[in-house]
Amino acid sequence: MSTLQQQIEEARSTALGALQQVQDSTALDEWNREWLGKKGRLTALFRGVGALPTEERAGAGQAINVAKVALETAFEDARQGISAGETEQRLRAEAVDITQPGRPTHAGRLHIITQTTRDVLRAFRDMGFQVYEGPDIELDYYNFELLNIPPEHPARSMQDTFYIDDRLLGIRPAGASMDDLPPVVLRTHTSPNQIRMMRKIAPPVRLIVPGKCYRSEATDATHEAYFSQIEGLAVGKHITLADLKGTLAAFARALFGSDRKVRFRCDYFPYVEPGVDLSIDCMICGGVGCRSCKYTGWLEIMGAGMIHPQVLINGGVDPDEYSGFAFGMGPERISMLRYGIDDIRLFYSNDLRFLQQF
Ligand code: FA5
Repeated sequence: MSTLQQQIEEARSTALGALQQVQDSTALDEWNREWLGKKGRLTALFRGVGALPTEERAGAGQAINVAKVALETAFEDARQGISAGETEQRLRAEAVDITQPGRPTHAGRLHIITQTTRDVLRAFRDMGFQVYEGPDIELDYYNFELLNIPPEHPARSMQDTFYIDDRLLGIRPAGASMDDLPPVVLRTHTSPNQIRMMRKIAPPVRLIVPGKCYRSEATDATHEAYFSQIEGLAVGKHITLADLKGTLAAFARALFGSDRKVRFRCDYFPYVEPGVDLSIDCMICGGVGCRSCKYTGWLEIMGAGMIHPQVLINGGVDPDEYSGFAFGMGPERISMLRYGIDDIRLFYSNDLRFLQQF
């Protein structure tokens, strides 16, 4: 046997021995390159064939080929074995234990103020009111002037206002001074919708208008700078204060239960005459007096009144022919009453432990 043939035999058994140590596909590729690759050790042996005496060449070439086929076959077997093992390992790692309990999903929910607002809207819808909306960014003209609150009117100090620099809105012509355009505000109440709606829809109307309001005031247990209101408006022929009282008492009992005590007292708002406020007996303390009702036993839930004739005129409605009532309430205060919450600031502090209770 020539030295080359001995080398071939050795190479073959070394290679097969090494292949048995191979455990994964990376090592297998490495082995393949080392033995069967273009620069591999078996290929190197082929080169030695040329140096042999002619009569030995054919035999040596054949022997290398036999060895090559043997290594290729062994390689193929190893490849299949390793790949099956790796697939099995991967599948095992990916396996899902279907007997495990599912992960809980956190379903979203309506914010408590949204829930209360919808309950209020439903109560009025049941009495034939239609729902509309108006803008949060409002002209001073609608928020105050058309509601009988001219500049310098003392009633302006009833509500501390966030004014908007209307240069930010991009509506002021270049070079115009602050006096050239009416000021723009974040609405302090939903009452500008009285005017907007009267101008838009001819009477008879029964409308309910929810929305956010903004007041530049210090917050406390019953006051927020950002809160909600729901405005109501009924305009038609022969509407009287009795209609206002009947409608609002029916609403209060629909929302809070038929045994609710309701109190109307005179109040002043420049856009109604007469004006009233409506209170309900405090459910938190049972009327004894607590922080929420400021120790009065009553919690005021809305302002209301018969629409002032000048406001009807401003809305394009003839006061000789029509009359109407309007009211405005706060869903935060109503929610406090319904759920016995003693601090309004909880609604928007976004503590999930609080919000998830509703
Ligand atoms: C008004 O805003 C009148 N526009 C209501 C009205 C409408 C009167 C139509 C007559 C006719 P008042 O400022 O009282 O009134 O606010 C009405 C309700 O909004 C209050 O009862 C309260 O529930 C809510 N509210 C007012 N200010 C705040 C505040 N800072 N934080 C939370 N709720 C508030």
